[in-house]
Amino acid sequence: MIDYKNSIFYQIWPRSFKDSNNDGIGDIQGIIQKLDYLKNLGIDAIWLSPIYKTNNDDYGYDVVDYYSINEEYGSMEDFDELILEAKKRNIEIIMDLVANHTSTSHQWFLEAIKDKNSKYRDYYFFEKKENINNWLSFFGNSSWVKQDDYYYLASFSATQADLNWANIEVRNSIYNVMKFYLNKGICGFRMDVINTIDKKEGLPDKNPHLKGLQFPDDYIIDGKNVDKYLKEMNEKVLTPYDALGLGEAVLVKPEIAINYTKKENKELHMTFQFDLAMLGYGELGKYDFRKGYRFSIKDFKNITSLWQESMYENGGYLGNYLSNHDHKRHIERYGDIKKYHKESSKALALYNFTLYGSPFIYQGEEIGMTNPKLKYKDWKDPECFNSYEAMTRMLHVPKFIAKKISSYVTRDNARTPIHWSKENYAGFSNVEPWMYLNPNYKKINIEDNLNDKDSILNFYKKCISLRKNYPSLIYGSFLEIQKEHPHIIAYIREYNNERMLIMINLDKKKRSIILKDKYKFKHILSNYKPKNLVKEMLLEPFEAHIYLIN
Ligand code: TEU
Ligand code: CA
Repeated sequence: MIDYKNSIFYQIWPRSFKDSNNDGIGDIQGIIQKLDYLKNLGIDAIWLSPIYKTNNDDYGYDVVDYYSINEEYGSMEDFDELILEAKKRNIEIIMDLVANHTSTSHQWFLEAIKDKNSKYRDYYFFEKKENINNWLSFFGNSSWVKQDDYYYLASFSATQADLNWANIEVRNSIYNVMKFYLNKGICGFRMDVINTIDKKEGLPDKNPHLKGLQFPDDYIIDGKNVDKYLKEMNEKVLTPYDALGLGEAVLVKPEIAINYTKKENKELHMTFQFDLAMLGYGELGKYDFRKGYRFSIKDFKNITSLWQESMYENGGYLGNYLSNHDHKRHIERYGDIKKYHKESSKALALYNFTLYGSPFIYQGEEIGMTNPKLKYKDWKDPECFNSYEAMTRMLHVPKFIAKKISSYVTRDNARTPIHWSKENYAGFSNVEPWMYLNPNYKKINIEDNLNDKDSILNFYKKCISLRKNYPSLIYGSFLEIQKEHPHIIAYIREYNNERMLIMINLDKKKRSIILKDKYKFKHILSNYKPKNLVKEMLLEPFEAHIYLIN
């Protein structure tokens, strides 16, 4: 088992990582070419977004065949080579397990619709029109899609049909997929929307007294059998294979995340939380613009305190991330790219690397990649198209406004090709990439970052070695100082007599903080010049420090 608490994880969204054969699409050989880069960065494990055969309706999250590799990315031999080459460099591979749903082109689904008496019919949820409920999908349409004279349940896009986990054959088939890849030598799985696998019995209407489609939150999230299924999966697969289980527990609350990850419960090892990523979104998610995408530093701090304290105190465990492939890049949400691109990228890195929980880096954040200015014609993400439709059709938002909002929040923002260099097509490919390339690659790219001692990338490297050198950052308690401070976050991590104080100004203005206690200190790392730890600390915009104290 990977020493996951002591590991740094790097998420690759393969389609946009590196193209090796010049068809404009990232691929497995491209990843292999960049393993030395990743090794040099200091990461221990790669979470690979799905590489299975797919129709690209949701770029891999619509799996057509769990046992073959998307041809655009390469072959099973390429994947075996990736595992081997990664192992040579002591890098582990975590695959994405998409098991809440399959593509409607998956053999099981095709069998299910071909013959109503086939055993595969019960792998999914089919209902007659009069029996379907009022559930709204995560992607903004009805969760029920017509198929011949029946409807099937699809909680994400229309071509992702939900699997019926109550059927033991479904569960065993998924466990077999897991074993197949574990036998190849991967170290575990990031499990896509794993807390939505249990739907409320009888599939009742949500809020039946209300008109229109309703988001079925507690009817599909953290259902009562999720624990049962996870324990079974743990017993049958994770424990015997000594494999890591990382749950994408969508919209999870701390108590429940603790329950999933507590050692004695034998379910998962860690989960992600969604609260930080959802900051500023309305109740219905990122396309719900009613809050105007506004939030305060205090909101950011409150979420941090809540999750840090509850996880540490109750034996839960998180993977901490600022960005992933489902949200626009964080630097423009929590930082400031106009005046403090470098400073804020580094400040946020120091934050993510000094929390309780394992740090995740999303490809490109280590150079502070920004969100492009996308036009309607640049969109690729199905969630974006669906939500745009819903906004204009159901909410009657004028088209030009809906386009603006969608371009602002679309997941495409985080999915543009990685900037390897200043060369043509950013060194991602020799031909025009499959999706919009941010023209700022001439200024923001990995090659330049590697050559600049003071770059964001080199700061990430320093943060990574921090975690390797100071066990308190991994195992230590989390004690916040001046919780009420509106702009500066400050906390102490403590373990076995080692104490570290982290202090970060999250604002684009100068701010000060008064420390009640006096400390002896050694300055360890900063994104500005080292500064003595004194009673009144005056911090520049996004100035961040870490000290060893006693
Ligand atoms: O994401 C689940 C998820 O919570 C997001 O779809 C989220 O609800 C949405 O972006 C809110 O706006 C996982 C994958 O990470 C995502 O890429 C997939 O599209 C989704 O599951 C379906 O498999
Ligand atoms: Ca390619």
